[in-house]
Amino acid sequence: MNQDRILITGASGQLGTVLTKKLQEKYGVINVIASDLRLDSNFKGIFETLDATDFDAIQEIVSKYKITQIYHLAAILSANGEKYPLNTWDINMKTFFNVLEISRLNAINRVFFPSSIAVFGDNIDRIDTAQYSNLTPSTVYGMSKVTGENWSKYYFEKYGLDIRSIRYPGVIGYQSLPGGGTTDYAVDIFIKAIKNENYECFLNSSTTLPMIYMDDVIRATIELMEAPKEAITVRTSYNLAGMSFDPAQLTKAIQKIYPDFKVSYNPDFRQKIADSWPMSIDDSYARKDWNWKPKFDIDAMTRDMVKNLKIKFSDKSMSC
Ligand code: VAH
Repeated sequence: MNQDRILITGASGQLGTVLTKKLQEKYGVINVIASDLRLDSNFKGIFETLDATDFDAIQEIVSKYKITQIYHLAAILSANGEKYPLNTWDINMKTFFNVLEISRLNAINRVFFPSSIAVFGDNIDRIDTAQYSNLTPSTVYGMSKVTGENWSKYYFEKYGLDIRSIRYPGVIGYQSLPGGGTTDYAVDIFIKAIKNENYECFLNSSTTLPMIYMDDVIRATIELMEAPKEAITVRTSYNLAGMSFDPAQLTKAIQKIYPDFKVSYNPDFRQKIADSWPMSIDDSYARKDWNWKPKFDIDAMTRDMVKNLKIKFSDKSMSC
């Protein structure tokens, strides 16, 4: 059978909802199996309720649908992950090892594992952080991603499992509400602007972080997964850059559309996490190996976010 059949874990999440649609367009709705703990009410396609900590449950789905590719998106993100550290480690690692082993045992021909700029911590150049930098993350989420990167490389070298990964910057999109990330101010702020409300930012105004627009994230993910195997020289995870900005710069970009929009600043525990991350990323390996190039800058992203959020709010389907 030459038709790829794709399983996505965490398909109801911020990234999963968008990636699932894109993969359905590419491979056909009947060849994409979305899975998560809970079904997103707007979802259309094949959905399986799945707790990815359950090895047998994943195996059952892989056998039932003769899965050939797995996108493993299920994980607890940085900020939420700090509330119950040991639980975050258990969930993020158990689900990851389940996917690794099932992929090995079922000869899955390609696996995607999202890493994050959260793998970086102390003792790095925070400007243009290099692909091969010190990895001493300050969050359990970041530690789980570093561990995942090393196990990915191990399974590639020991078993030949073609698992590929990207260190996502902060992902910004209008399609669904974010879930517990430190960079999520950059989504919340747009929802307040659309509602003509002021926004209280949980990071200070000068906190520069690497960010990327959802359209670029999806394109990068698919471009990496479609790259010829021999082009992939990084088997931990690729640095990826979209743009870098701080809350004050994002506020200015929004004020070009909403001149009266106001933001106040009240940093919380997420400030310390953000201060441990890079301010900008060197993604030269992604550019060299599989021709990565971002398309969205802060103004193009802002225009697209506002345009689409206005549509979502006008049809009143978005519960915010
Ligand atoms: C988070 N949005 O904030 C995620 C991402 C780089 C940040 O990993 O946890």
